[in-house]
Amino acid sequence: MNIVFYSLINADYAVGLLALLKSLRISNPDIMIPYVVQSATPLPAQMCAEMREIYRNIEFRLINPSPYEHCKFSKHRDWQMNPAYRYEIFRDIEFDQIIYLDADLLIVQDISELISFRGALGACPLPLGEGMELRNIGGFNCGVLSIGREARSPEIWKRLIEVATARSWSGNQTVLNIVLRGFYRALPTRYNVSSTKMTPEKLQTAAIIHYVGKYKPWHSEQQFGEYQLKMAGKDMCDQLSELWLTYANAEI
Ligand SMILES: [Mn+2]
Repeated sequence: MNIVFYSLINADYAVGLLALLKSLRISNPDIMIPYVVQSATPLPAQMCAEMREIYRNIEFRLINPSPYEHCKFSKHRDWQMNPAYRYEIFRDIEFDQIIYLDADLLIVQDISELISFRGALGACPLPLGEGMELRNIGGFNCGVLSIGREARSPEIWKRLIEVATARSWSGNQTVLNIVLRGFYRALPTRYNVSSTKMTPEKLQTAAIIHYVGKYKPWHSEQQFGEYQLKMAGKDMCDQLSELWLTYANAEI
């Protein structure tokens, strides 16, 4: 069984991935499976060197962005990086199980149950009311995905591109939900706990924290949006900021 971590970033998200890698080393020091980092343009060499220092078994790959140029997204958010690049995972034929991780995550507890998941698609359920087009029907959050070979094929990749080009979507999550719904099996919710409605109880049991939304903890001007400040409260947002900084500044 060859299993791999996989992230897709640009230079901005590389800051997030550095903190994620540190959190992985600290919370799960025995995990050393390969980590593939993809980007559409070369990442700064210094950043790649820093990442390799934290996680030795890391490899950087460039993707060809041209198949994704016609995938359309609504203008509600400036994604900076084409969200359709995520579909590139579904062309992989090298690995048996791919654990895709967003760069805006922190791994804060043991994730052996996530590592040992085998199946076509493991993901955490979206709470009702969340997920833009999915808010009334539910679905899965795409920040953490465990993808087996069964859910990766030229046909599935083609279908993703077809759905993605058919109309403007809020992001890649809706398209992935439409195409992959039949493969989906729910992972325990503690493997992808959204920062939006974080509570002290959820924070205590979370294995992976997901800093969702337009603002990210590494942005200097604003780290959380108005909605999240209202939902989680200022104290919780401060606590989440501090936690992210603790990992980002940790010496490995
Ligand atoms: Mn995310």
